[in-house]
Amino acid sequence: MAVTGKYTVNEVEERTGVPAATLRQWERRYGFPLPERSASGYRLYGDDELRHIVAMKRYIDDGVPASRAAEMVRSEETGARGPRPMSKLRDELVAALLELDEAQADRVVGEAHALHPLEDVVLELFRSTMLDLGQRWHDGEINTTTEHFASSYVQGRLRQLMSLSGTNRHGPRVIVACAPHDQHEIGAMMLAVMLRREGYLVFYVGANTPVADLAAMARDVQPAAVMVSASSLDSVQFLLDQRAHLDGMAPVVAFGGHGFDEDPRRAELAGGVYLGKDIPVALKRLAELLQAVAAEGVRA
Ligand code: B12
Repeated sequence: MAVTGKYTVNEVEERTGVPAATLRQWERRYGFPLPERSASGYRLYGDDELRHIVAMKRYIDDGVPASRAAEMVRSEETGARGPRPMSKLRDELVAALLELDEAQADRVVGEAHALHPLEDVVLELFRSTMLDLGQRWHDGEINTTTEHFASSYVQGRLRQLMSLSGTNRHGPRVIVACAPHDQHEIGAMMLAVMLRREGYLVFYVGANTPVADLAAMARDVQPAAVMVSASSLDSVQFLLDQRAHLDGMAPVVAFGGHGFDEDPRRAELAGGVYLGKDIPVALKRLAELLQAVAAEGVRA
């Protein structure tokens, strides 16, 4: 069979910025990109492989773990026959929100819910849409009204999912809040949706929460965990400044969000734990921590 691959591994590295060693690692671990071999055994990549590598890199840069990114790229490939890929739906949702066209946004989200698992709609579609639109605002490309319109649309959708996920009155209690002066609410809302789906009894507080008030609420509610999102370094600093209130607030005090993702050691300084930026992984760690706390309680 004729070899159709055009690019050597070094050329691919130059075009995509993905080092040759990483390409070989992906090939070993995830079975792709799968280059052809030249007569002398060199890897030769085609245009399709190049496209997959660029897509994989984009997901990883967005914070998606590599194994999940590989699954997403693969499912987008088979997507030509099956559901439309999430990246396409994301582009359409972003376009609809930029046009302030709520009806079109509803159609796109409706299609996503019909064809993809809820977890993917929340953690891929909504997250990447917010990253895209938020970045445009930060870059001065769109004005504040468009950003607010889009944020409020996504928040509305997440709020709806929170209600639809129901309330397990007997589940472990968790308070979810954002750090003082922090208006970045989308990550905290996503966390709340996923916690409810796991059967936790979630008290969702939301943006800009003074730590002293959070402590007062924790005294009333007696939660198993308090989870605080901080998206900026300033928000982390506000938490550090009020660390005294955080101490002993709940058996587990967990931190997350961009401000902690940048340097997870800050969670310890604020008197809590960092559970990672991947929400499913964070929930697994939370369950383990709560189990350990319960075991301690039994032994005590
Ligand atoms: C959208 C956005 C906004 C929107 C927020 C809309 C809203 N209502 O939420 C608006 C336009 C209001 C905004 C304002 C500002 N923003 Co802004 N914003 C963003 C942007 C582009 C995306 C944030 C987002 O929604 N992400 C989507 C969510 C789902 O992802 P996530 O937050 O990363 O969370 C994930 C994980 O961290 C995890 N997670 C989150 N919280 C928690 C908590 C726990 C316990 C756990 C386990 C996990 C977890 O779950 C998510 C899923 O993976 C980021 C850039 C970026 N790359 O993050 C900047 C960013 C966060 N903003 C930034 C800044 C500086 C600001 C402003 C100060 C700008 C200004 N000059 O006014 C203001 C601050 C407003 C305030 N007081 O809070 C900086 C912060 C820099 C820093 N490190 O200090 C960033 C990083 C942009 C940048 N590169 O400079 N912003």
